[in-house]
Amino acid sequence: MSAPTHARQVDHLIVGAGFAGLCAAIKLDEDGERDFLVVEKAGEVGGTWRDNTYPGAACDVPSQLYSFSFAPNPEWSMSYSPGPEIQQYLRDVATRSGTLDRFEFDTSFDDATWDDAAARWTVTVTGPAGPRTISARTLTLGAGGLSEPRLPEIEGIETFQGEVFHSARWDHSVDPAGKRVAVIGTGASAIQIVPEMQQVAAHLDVYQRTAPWVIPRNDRRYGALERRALRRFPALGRLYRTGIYWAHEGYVPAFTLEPKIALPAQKAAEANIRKGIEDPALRAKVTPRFAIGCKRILRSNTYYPALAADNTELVTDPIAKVTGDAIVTADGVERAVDVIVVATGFWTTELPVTEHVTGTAGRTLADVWRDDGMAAYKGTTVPGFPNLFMLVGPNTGQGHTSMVFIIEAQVAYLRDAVRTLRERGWAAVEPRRRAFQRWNANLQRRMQRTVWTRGGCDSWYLDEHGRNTTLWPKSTVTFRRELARFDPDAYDVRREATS
Ligand code: N01
Repeated sequence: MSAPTHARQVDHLIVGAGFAGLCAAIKLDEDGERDFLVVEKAGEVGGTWRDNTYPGAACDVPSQLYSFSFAPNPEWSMSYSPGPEIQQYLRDVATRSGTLDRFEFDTSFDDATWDDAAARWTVTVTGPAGPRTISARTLTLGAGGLSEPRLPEIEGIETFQGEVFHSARWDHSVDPAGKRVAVIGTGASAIQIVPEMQQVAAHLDVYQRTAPWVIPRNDRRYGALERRALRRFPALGRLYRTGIYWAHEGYVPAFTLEPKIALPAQKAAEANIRKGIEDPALRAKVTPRFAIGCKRILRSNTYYPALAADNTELVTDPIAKVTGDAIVTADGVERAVDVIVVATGFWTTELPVTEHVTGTAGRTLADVWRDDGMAAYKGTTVPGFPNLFMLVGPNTGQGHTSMVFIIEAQVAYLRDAVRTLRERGWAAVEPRRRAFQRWNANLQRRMQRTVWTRGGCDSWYLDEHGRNTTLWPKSTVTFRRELARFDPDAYDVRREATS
């Protein structure tokens, strides 16, 4: 059988141009691994920060920490960055890196199949000129853990005659000013959207299924003097970053195991409710009924005052259906609405991209994970999928600190794996099942003791069997140490291709 012809061969194919894909491209380039291609379905870099343009979009991780360690930014305007500033930061980093000539925008990743004889991935992508295949030695998925909007299955929502859109696909052609707006959901996205909508809407209904814990945001603007100092003395930025890092890291991993350590945060959240809301009935409705930390702890100074405003109603009866012009709750009450904002989160365990990656046994990642649960070795590699590296893979998520830190640790591992392949002349590496099982058994043992499992909530952290397959349960220092060097002993090695 003759080998398939490919429109192009590259050493490394990277999917996605958000924080993860961009970091991988920049660091591989730095190592002299120049033969790579980044495919991005959208028209520019940015990932989450390109897609989430909803009013009020901002990061709830401090700016100094939520940026690359190798690209500090003394220009942040706030201690918690507004979304558009992060997007601009990513554009600037990409431009400065000199790697954009190897990015293909408006190009979707369609599928990838491992070609065992060639020991390479055959990848199909569709760009402006149509579909084509690319053969790549390594495949890095940086498509994002929270990038596919999850729409709620609500009876009749497709018959709604007004405007309806997901928080991550904000329709800027719709002007909510003076309209009746409904926000479904009360997660991290919704609590940023609600205060903005309350300011402009004639009336706002917020549909809450589960009340979240919300602590004060403690945001502040960086003064001109401070920015000048940060520009002039880069060490000051590093000092901020290190200080903020340890302030987060110092106690949060412990608090997932020991509820008493979380009490000060709970007290701060309760005080936040009292400060923002006077009405005892409304206070009772927004008071969570699960242990703090079980779901992501949210930060806002404006959410509770927005709920308490005269033009807002917090609806806690479950949604029964949507009609042409209203949302009807289980108690039979019908609330007329013009614009519905669906802030119901993302696919986190049945990631669509996994349906399209086929490994050595002819099975897709989705098939494997459907049977065994979503899991990877070191959150990055999977048995049966040689030379596949997943950034923001299973059990790498963070509830309390910066994902950029995790991404940089995973990219360090990818770089060392690529270096090892090149130096030793190996064609492919694939994690051994035993190493993979040991890694995951250890993680899941620890998960049993955490607030995410025992805290009395049902969150997107857990899969349908109640297993936490999304978060990293130890300190991020440990994560970085585990991934500092590629560990060939945990891998089966293919020394050369057979074709
Ligand atoms: O989504 P979510 P998100 N009917 O899944 C409710 C990151 N992020 O987009 O709690 C009615 O957290 C659901 O209710 P319940 C961050 O990691 C970061 O807000 O399941 N309601 C919940 O209230 C975050 O965790 C920033 O009962 C329905 C909400 O919708 C992640 O993104 C900012 C429903 C979904 O909350 C996701 O946040 C924003 C239904 N059928 C986001 N289905 C930063 O600042 C779901 N809900 C870094």
